[in-house]
Amino acid sequence: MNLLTFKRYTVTAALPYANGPIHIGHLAGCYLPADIYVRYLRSKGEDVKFICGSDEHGVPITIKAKKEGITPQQVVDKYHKIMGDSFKEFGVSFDIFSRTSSKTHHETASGFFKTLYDKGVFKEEITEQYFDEKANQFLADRYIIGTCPNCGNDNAYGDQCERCGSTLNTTDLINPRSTLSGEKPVMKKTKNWFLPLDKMQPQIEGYIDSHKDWKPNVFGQCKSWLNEGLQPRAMTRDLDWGVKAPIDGADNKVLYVWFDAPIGYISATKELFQTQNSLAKNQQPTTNLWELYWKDKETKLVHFIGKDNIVFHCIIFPAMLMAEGSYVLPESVPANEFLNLEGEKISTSRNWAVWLHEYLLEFKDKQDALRYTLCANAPESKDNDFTWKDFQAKNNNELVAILGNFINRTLVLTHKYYNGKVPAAEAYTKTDILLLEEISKFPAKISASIEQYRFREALAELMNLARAGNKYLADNEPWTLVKTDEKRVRTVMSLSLQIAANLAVLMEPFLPFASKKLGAMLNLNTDLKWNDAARTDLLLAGHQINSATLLFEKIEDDAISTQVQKLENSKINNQENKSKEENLQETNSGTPVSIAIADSKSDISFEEFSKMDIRIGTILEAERVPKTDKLLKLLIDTGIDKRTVVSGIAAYYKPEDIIGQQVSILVNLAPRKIKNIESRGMILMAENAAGELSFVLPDKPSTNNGSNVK
Ligand code: B3M
Ligand code: ZN
Repeated sequence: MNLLTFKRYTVTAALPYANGPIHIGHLAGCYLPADIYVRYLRSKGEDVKFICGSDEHGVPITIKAKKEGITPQQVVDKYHKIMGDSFKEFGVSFDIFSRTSSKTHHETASGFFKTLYDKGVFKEEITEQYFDEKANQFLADRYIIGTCPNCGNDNAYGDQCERCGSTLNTTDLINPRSTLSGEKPVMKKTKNWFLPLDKMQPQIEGYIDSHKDWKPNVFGQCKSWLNEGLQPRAMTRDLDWGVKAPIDGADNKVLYVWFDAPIGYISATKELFQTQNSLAKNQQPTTNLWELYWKDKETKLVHFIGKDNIVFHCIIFPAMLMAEGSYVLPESVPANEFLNLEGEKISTSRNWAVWLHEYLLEFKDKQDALRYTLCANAPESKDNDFTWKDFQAKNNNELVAILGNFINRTLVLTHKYYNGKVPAAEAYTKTDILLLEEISKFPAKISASIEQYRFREALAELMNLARAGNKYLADNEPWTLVKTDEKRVRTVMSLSLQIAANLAVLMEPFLPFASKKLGAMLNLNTDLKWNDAARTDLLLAGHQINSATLLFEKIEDDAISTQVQKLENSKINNQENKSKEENLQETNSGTPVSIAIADSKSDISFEEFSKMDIRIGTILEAERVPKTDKLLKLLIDTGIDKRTVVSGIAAYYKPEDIIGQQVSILVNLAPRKIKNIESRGMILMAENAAGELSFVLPDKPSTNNGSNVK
């Protein structure tokens, strides 16, 4: 934990690529936690700037443009607007949502590169890259497709096979072809400028090691990159869409998108002060104020990102900042894991997503219902799942039934008994005093969770305050008591109203819309800050509250089944597209490519077979192997010993679901190193015609670990 106290905060959220709209995976991954954090800091009275913008360079943009038959500029203009509007409506409270196509950004990124170049930081190197002679252009990874060496998929990309999930280099592809012309690309020499991460390793290692407080998923990923040894990385690319490389001899080159994008945070901060400056013309010039937010040692720089961006924010960007020399380094990089949708990976191309702009249309004024569900289910330490049923349950059983119900009862009774005037508390009982004490502790408790980026825990704590309020009403039953002990009712209602006021303040970061509504109903002072919620006198006797409306509304089954149906339709469309594609491939190549039942292999002797030592074992531990989509690292009790096995089953099983699972394991397979992990043995899996894997298992539970399979 860092003991320094900071004077100001620069909080960034990953710049989303402007090649598609925002979906719930983006929100849960970084925008929502970042927004909660920033709203909390503001409520604490901290000096904070919340920075974001769209990432408008890189190959994803040019590919999208080609697909839609429009220019890259048209693509980014379209999605910059859709993203910006939907963030705003969802209450993501950026101080600025800029874009990397802006003039300020091009100047800033280019200037930054030039500084490093002039300092002699870069290493010039000539390498061979694939080149499309027909299109007269070097090919980025995504512009090359070919046959996957691992699974035979004919349409694997130069950097990844989407069928088997393996990470590839362009040179791994069998029969590579250019997506621009369909031609076979040739190798051609090209010069590029590399950031010597290998030489900077000790410095970077020192930096990472000084941040053992980072979330285990983040720290762990950094360590595994460092353990593999950092490699120089090209910071220029042979493309024409991007920030032009500002040096001689680099005419057709642009800055690597991961060089320019994080500098986008800096450019956006500059722009923020430029606009503030032009708004307040008569005030003293604030031109260089942005520098305080990037260069002053007392600034805490925090990057909220998704887990696929960890290396760029924890290693490459800090290395760039170190090489430049005048910037502070990221103090924390709270990255989340991924959110799945109804048990499947969110996918833009398969339209398996809940799109924010559609949600906002279909669930009018229900931003907080989604904010609540996404925060309560945030994939903070492992991948998590969003389901529409759970969304409905969280809204109806928690927001409506707990928080909404408490507020409603309190406000309605106040109007009924006192015409909306806060009553004066009479004598407090012992339990009242205990409750008052408990209430005053909530801000600190919730703070502690938020400051450690545990937003789920923080939200659960907030709900506990509402629960305490409900319990207090239920225990005291003012509606019954009113007939016999009017005095006591005044105390009970006064105390309940204080809880309502504290809730209005504390729920602001999480549920800003409901907070505002509740604040208005309570006619609450709008200047209240986080720490005020430790007080129990936010509403004085005689204070007039406004009329009460429901804070949250129930979500009916119809609305949910419409959404489920929408996803079903995506599934049907995907299925149709897939069979069309397969038919197309069959006619193209003459041979079917879909996996059929495999041909039988040639005979072996019994002796050969009996060399295999196959046992029944049990999975004791399971975790994903970082930076792979396919692999799980398993700890297996084989009956003979406990050993580590790396298995390519991650696409079919979640780690948490297979702990305790029995398996068949080949124990005398020679050990192999997979991703730097020694794997001892192989789990036997049955593969069906669709390529899906399942465990091979004994059918009697009495088959204990170590049993021989023969
Ligand atoms: N646009 C990648 C992404 O959206 C990238 C983030 C940039 S942050 C500087 O996952
Ligand atoms: Zn493959």
